[in-house]
Amino acid sequence: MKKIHVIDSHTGGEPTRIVYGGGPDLGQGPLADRARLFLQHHDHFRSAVVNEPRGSDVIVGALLLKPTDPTCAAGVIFFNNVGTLGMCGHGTIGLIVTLQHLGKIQPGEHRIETPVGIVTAILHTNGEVSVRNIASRRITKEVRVSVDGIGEITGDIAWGGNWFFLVADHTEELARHRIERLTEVSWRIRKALSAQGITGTGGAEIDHIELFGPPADAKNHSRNFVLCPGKAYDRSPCGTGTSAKLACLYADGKLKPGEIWRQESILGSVFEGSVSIVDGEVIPTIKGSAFVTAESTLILQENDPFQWGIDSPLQAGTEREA
Ligand code: PYC
Repeated sequence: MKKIHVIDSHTGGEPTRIVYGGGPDLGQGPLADRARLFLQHHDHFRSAVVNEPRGSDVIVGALLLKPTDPTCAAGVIFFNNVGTLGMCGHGTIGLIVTLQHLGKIQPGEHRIETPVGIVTAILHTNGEVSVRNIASRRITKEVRVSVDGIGEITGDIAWGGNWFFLVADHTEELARHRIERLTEVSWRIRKALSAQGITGTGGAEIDHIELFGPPADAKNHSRNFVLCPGKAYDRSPCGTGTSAKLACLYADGKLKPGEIWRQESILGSVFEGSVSIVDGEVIPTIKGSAFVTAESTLILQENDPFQWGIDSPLQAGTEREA
């Protein structure tokens, strides 16, 4: 029997499951190398932690690791129902609150090593967390894509720690009762990007689709709907997606360094974002709150046919829709 120790939290409604014990040995190499090893050799572990029957499509997992850089409080590899993530904003907020819950950190500034670079998080005394993300950028403005059953739409391609296609040019109302429809529209956009060879830098797949519309609360600047790589929607405003948005706003001259942008999620939860410019690069900061929801031990029994999750690569016949 295998035991995995986890702490669950949510950030603006989006869950994070931090694995702090019982994870695979990935060595002491750079986080990007360890993330590759994790994907190549331990994908069944990923599936066991986040997929059904212990999890669900919406859970983002985070493997807590020893950092290579001793100035960092922790290293982390984020993962979801279908693979690993470069960075995760809501997950980093959840991680910081979890580290405090475990008694490992106090309010103040903490550096966290991720596969795509080091991010800095401030745990404020009121429990809020500000995450200073890696440099974010828009690589292409107003890309036209022809979407099956929808027609031609235009969006921007931007990096915020993951690749995003940001679409304001649509006719969809961003309301919670329309989540099924928004999921369908976003999935079609993602398939169209892939079919038409529209990618991020170096041919990277654009696996996050972000729709924008007016906020429900006039205190906020915008509402979004974010579809994640495994077809689950982000309940939070998405930290990396908000970073991508901030990079676009800055590039368009619509946001000055230090100005606050309040990004509302499809549930109405909010991240406060701003940018600073360092050596000509856009560095976004995202502020939000997370709450611990459970401390548990996951149990994997050898005779359980679904011990590695119903979508495990070790479980025959569970291939997902491509
Ligand atoms: O907050 O960056 C984020 C994120 C990515 C995927 C889900 N949440």
